[in-house]
Amino acid sequence: MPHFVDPSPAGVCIFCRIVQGEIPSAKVYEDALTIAFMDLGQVNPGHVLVATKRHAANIFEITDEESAAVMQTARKVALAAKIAFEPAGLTLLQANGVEGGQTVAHFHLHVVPRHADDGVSFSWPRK
Ligand code: DGP
Repeated sequence: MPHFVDPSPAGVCIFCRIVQGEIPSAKVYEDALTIAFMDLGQVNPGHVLVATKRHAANIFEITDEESAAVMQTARKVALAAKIAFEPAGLTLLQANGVEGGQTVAHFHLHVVPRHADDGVSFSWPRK
């Protein structure tokens, strides 16, 4: 398959179904362009995904406006996580394409609270 061809277009995409409310999620924030919800596989407590509402597979398919909106939402999530989880650090991670470690082909940014010696490993794709 050529690189960066979207294998799960809108309609069959799991994050589109979360945006539409068709499958449940622990949503922590949304606005016109973005949604933030808890990652199903929490690498640390408070691990949130910030996704575009519109289906876009990867960084090449988002608009400049969506790019800015995702980072603004990530900052809101980070500020909330700072209060709720009192992390010592925060890791932001964003994967594109299978070879880049992306497992859900709908643009999203991971926001992960970090603590000293938390044992979280960021080999990507995750083992
Ligand atoms: P990535 O591997 O970077 O594409 O991240 C995809 C993340 O999506 C992964 O950490 C697990 C998460 N995930 C997959 N399916 C679901 C789901 O149905 N609900 C939620 N909340 N997260 C999901």
